[in-house]
Amino acid sequence: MKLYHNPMSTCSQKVRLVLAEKKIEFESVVLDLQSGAQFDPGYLKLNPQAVVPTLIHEARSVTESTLINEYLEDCYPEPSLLPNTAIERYQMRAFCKQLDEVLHPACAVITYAIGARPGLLAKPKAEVDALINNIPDEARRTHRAMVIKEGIHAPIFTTALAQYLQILGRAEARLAQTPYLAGEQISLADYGLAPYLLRLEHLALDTVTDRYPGVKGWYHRIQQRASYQIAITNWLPKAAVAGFKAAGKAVIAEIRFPE
Ligand SMILES: N[C@@H](CCC(=O)N[C@@H](CS)C(=O)NCC(=O)O)C(=O)O
Repeated sequence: MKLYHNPMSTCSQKVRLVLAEKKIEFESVVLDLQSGAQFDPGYLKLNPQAVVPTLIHEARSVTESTLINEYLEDCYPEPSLLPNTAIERYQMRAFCKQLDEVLHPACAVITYAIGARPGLLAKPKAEVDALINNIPDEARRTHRAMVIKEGIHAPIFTTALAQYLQILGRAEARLAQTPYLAGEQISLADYGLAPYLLRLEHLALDTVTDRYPGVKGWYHRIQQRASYQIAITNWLPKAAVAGFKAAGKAVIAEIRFPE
């Protein structure tokens, strides 16, 4: 089992959480995303989308964090991270779909508009242009260019922030019904969402979570688990976290949060 990943990447974090819960050992290959390691031709053969994570298992490449976690669940069913009933499993997958389709792209916009931008602006323009132009997905490429140029003033930033909060609102509604996102038991949906709470903290935007007390309490419970220490805390690079937080504090007064 080999994992190509990055310590700060939300999608890598959610896979590392599941690996830790299932106590699966893996060989770690960390890719430096700010220097473009994801565009290396050898890596592109494993993951043509040029993103992390990628899991290599039995000489095959498994990509897409939600699908990787389902794959791990299939290969290592104990302890089970699937809910017990068909309807709850549907709810888990429906929630993960929103994470992939809405929250993750919104998170990328917000992260690059705030946290990654100062470091990128310090690089030579040609290097940054190459990092943008190499992105295979057109929407992601366009959004990346917009937020590196305009930061939190890019119109896409406002949309992304609203989408981020909308998903937290949906999580809050679910957690008013059940202790975890898809029922009584913790599941892949919970491991999928947790890294996005951490990202808000890293960008010094976490006061916004005061609006979602159920989500805050749920996140606190996830942070208490041994897997969180192993999969998240132990990996975090102090300098990168400090850089993100400083960047967040520098712009927070200018951010207009949706009502
Ligand atoms: N849908 C993919 C998204 C993966 C993704 O966007 N990964 C980010 C880090 S969280 C990445 O590799 N970004 C590099 C880039 O955008 O250049 C998944 O769930 O695995």
